[in-house]
Amino acid sequence: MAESETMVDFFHAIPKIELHAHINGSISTGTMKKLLDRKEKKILEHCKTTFEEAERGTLDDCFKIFSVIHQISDSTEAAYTITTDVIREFAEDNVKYLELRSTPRDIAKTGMTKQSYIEAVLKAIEDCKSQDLDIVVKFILAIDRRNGVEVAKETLDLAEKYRNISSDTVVGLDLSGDPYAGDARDYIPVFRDAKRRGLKLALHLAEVPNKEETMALLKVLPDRIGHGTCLHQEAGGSLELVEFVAKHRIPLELCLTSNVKGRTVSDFDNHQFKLWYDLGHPCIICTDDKGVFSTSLSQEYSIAANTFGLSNEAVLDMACNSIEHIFAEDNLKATLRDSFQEQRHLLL
Ligand code: 6MZ
Repeated sequence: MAESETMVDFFHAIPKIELHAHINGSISTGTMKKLLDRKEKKILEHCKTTFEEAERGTLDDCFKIFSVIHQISDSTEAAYTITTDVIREFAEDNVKYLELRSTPRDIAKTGMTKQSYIEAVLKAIEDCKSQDLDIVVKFILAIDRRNGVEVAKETLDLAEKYRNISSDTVVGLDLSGDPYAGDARDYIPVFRDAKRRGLKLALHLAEVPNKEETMALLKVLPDRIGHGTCLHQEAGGSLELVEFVAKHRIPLELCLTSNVKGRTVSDFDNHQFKLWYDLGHPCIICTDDKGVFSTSLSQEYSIAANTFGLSNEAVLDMACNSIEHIFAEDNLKATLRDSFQEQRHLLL
C-alpha cells in the first residue's frame, strides 16, 4: 500500500470526538440528492449547497448556502433523515462521540414547529442508539444571533425542557449565525441564565474581529469557544483576549477547512491552531459543516497533522484529550478514555 494511503487509513482509524457540527451544514451530497428527489424541491436542484474540494468563498457565501439548505431541510421528515444520515456518516468516520448542534425553526408551510424539529432530531438520535452504531450522540440547541433575544430566551426554555425529558441528550446552548449580524452582547443575560439552569455553553466567538463583544462574552466563561479565529492581535484581537482564554483554559473548537474556505484565515499555515497548540491550550479539531465544506473529521486531522508536522502520537493525544471537553458525565468520559487507550496501542 502507498504511504499516503496508509496515512489516510491512519486518520480514519483514529477514534475521534466531534464537538462542533451544525446539522444542516453537515448534510452529505447523498442525503441532499435524496431530499431533492422530492418533486417540490427539484427547483433547488441547481443551487449551490457545497464548496467543492479546492474551492473557496467568503463567510457571506456560506450563509447564502445555508439559506438554500434551509429551504430543502424544511420539514420534520427532512430533519429526521438528515440527522440520521449525519450520525451514520460520522460513525463511519470512526467518530465515537458526537455533539450535534442545530437552530430550531418554525416552518408554517409544512407545519414544522421548533418543538417538532427538536423532537425529530431527538428521535433520530434515539433510533440510531438502537442500531448497531458505535457512537454516542448529544444535542446542543443553537441560538442564531440574527434572531434576537426573545427567540434566544425561547430556545433556552426549550433546551431545559428537552434536557429534562431526553435523559440528558440535550446538553447545552450554542451561539452561532452570521458573526457580522447583531450584537452578541445582547444575549449575555440568556447565557448567564442558561448556566444557572445547568446547561453548558459553546459559543462562536471572534470568528471575525470584534474585541469588545468577544471580551464581554468571555466574561460569561463559556465552556467552549467555537473558532476563536480573531482572538490574537495579528488577526484583529488583543493580548488581553489571548491571556484571558489561556488563563481560564477555555477549550477551542477549531475548524481548519471551514475557516480557510470561508476566508476568515488566509491559509492552513496561518491558522490559529498553531498559536494555541504551541501554548499547550486545549484544542479540539472539528468539521463545522462537513457537507458545505466537503470535508470529514479524518480529513481535518490529516490537514492539521500535515500542516503543522504532528507525529502520530501527537495526533492520537489530541483525539484523546478532546474527551476532557465533552458535555457529558464523568463515567462516559472514563469509558471513552479506556477504549481510546486500547485503540492507541493498536495504532502505534
Ligand atoms: C457561524 C454557522 C457557521 O443550525 O440549521 N453556522 N454560524 N459561523 C459558521 N461558520 C461557517 N456554520 C454554520 O445549521 C446551519 C446553521 O448553523 C450556523 C448558521 O446559523 C447556519 O444557518 P443548522 O442545523
